[in-house]
Amino acid sequence: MIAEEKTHIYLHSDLDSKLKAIAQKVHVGDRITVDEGIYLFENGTLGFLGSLANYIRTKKHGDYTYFNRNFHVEPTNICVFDCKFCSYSRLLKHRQEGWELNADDIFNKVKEYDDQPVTEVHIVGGVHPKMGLHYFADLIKRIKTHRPELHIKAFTAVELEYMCRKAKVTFKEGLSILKEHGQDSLPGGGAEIFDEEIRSRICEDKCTSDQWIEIHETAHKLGMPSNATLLYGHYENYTHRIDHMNRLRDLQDQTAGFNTFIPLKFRNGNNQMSEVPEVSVIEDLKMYAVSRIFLDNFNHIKAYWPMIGRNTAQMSLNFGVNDIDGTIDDSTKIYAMAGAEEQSPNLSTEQLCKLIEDVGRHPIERGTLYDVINDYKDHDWSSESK
Ligand code: V47
Ligand code: SF4
Repeated sequence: MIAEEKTHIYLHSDLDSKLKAIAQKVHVGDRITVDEGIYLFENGTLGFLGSLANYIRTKKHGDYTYFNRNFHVEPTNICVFDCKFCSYSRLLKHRQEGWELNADDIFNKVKEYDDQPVTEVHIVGGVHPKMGLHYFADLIKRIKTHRPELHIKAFTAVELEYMCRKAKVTFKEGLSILKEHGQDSLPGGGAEIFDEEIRSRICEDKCTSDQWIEIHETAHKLGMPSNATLLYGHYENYTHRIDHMNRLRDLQDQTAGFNTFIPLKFRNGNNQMSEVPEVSVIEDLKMYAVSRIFLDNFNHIKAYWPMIGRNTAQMSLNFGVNDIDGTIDDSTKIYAMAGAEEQSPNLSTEQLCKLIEDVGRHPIERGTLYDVINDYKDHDWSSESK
């Protein structure tokens, strides 16, 4: 239970009337408008945004900060698409530079965790022309049969749109097949930025914004929850970011199927947009704070530490973030290949908890759907094998 008296909004006396009105709305739990969202980005100081975002975070979650024990499997980095920001994929014609795991390889990667207390596998990769819907459905079934309690979060809307198109099935049919075979939820990738003009500059050939929304809507209606992302810090402006979050907020009003929102900072290493400078940490914290304020119907805001780095992830916990993803076990390459600080992302449960406690928050191990698995406040680590 969250103690109401612990939550405060600290306001400067020289705030303009629009910012005061926004603060008042946040205080009473009213939704802010699109124009107010843009105004916040343009005129809110970092301290003001942090104060509002932290107020909401504290009301919703107190000091609780969630993480999970997870690992990723990336079946391939061969991809039929050519997103300009992607440092990870290789076109089929350059397949010698890439990797293509076969079904046994993928299954064996899951089996490597048989004796570990992980609760989630996150399966995403490039869009390989030969790995289709039925191939992946069989694989999901094999994993589910082997380890039924392991939550399978798999395939971005980009992969799903291609799989369904190739298999000549509707999104509803394709998602139903995957669900029947054991897929539990969808990750949030592939959303990038919904504004059609900016989207066409950074990823013109993959699924459209409307298709991304339709796939998540269909999944939610079938009882498969999902996450949502936004790729920021490239050619987009604040209006585009708010438009993106507004489309998500509208869908969430209809389905309540999103678990968490994850802002993803564009990293410029080794890709076709390397000339675009990366934004500052200040901008990262503003992005987290405004998303916490704008997305009133999302329960959770996640800072994905392998991408943002552990120090910014720690700071983000004062700017609306209440989840820092999981232990990862060095099983994803997407961000390391784009030049992120975390070149071998891997944190033990103890390290993750200490990271959270070092900034005065309360570490909670969660399942994918935010069920509490372990409360690690003041945990005695000396009695654990690491
Ligand atoms: O859609 C690719 C992003 C996403 C770069 O749902 C880049 O729990 C920055 O969505 N710079 C895939 N970002 C990863 C993803 C994700 C990650 C962690 C957790 C969850 C979840 C989802 O990675 C892509 C794209 O937006 N991305 N390249 C880059 N150079
Ligand atoms: Fe392919 Fe995804 Fe990379 Fe785009 S972001 S090129 S869809 S792997």
